[in-house]
Amino acid sequence: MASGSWRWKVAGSALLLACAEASPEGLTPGQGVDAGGQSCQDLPLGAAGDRPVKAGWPQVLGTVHCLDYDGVVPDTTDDPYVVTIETYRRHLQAAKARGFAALTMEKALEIADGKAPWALMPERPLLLFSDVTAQVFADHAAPVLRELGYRATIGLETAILPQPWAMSIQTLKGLEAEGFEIASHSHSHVDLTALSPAQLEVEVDGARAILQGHGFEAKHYIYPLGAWNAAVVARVEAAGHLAARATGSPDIRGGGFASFDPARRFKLGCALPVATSTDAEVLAYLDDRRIQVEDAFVTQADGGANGTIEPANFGADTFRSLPLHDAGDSIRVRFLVRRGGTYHLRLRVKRGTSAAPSGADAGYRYHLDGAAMAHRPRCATVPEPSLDTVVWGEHDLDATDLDPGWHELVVTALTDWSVVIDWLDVSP
Ligand SMILES: [Ca+2]
Ligand SMILES: [Ca+2]
Repeated sequence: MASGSWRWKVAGSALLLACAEASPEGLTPGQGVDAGGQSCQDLPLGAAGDRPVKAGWPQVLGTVHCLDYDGVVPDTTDDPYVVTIETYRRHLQAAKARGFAALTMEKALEIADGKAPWALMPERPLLLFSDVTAQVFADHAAPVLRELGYRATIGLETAILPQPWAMSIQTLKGLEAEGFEIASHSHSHVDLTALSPAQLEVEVDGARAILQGHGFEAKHYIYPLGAWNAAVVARVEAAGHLAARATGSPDIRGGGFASFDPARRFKLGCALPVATSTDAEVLAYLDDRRIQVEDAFVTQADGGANGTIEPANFGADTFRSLPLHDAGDSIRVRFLVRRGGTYHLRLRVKRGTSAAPSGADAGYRYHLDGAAMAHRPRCATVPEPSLDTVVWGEHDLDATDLDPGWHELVVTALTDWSVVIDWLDVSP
């Protein structure tokens, strides 16, 4: 996984809210009033659903929800990455109740790339994965998916295939015929970023050749441990894969979303529910309609000596964001508007430090589809206690009419060490 070079850390989860603009008297921590006079609640780090979900939110498709399960078993085990059937069913029933339609990576990308009609893209697409080669998938996970009318992409480790406890080729062919996708999950599930070029070829090209020898196309790759770097991506692409998937963090609290931006095809994110994940965390993830910029960005310009643009983690993976360290650093985020109309764009950003709570506001420049957009700040939240007190808040862009189709927001840093973006919200 690309490791952050960011030096700021959030030491605690308690928050103190400070409204720098239009701030009335008598505010207590956790409450405020934003510039529009609306109640401005504290934004919990990493948690979703800070505002009620508007009925119209599926009108915009930004980052795509994705759930990956490492294992589903009948009873509890000591494996922290395995969940029980009951948990699995409960999570996916919650997704179904929210209107999510699950589809494989293959189907989703076919639609995203115009090889299948957009009308086939669900209002709320959910990419589902299982990184399990063992028969336990066919015995326990697949029946739950059939109950719900869901299909998943199965990541296979080819070194396991000869084992008596692995799914047989016949079983896998049957799943494929049902609409499950067979993808490569390496040969022996090692950290690809630690391998020599020759070893990497075994884990990438070699695994694909084995799957193809069994008659599977193996179009897509799933990084073991979610770990990748530039050399790994280059090898996975050179081996003929069309896309690859990572994870957001070691558990679902770190989020993890996929993106249909073609430039992110080998960096698809995904969330990972594990044994310790609570239902509340899974529901918060499912209800997060915002575009998590760290999972959607594409670098436009990255110069300077302060650091390269890559996601940063806060507080034990509960909260991920994207710092642009150098003046001139620039990223884009694409989103699809399905129905034309007037939309409001809002971003959660770093607004300054405790010493200068709105000092970073002037460091941001926004362009929407090439046109400069003014921004207005909203409430700020101050992580507290903290070694380096970053003040978070929001920027509202002017309401704008958007036609159906893809749109692109570009964020550029005008000053050093000022710009950090958490998420983008696009709402009617
Ligand atoms: Ca830079
Ligand atoms: Ca984020």
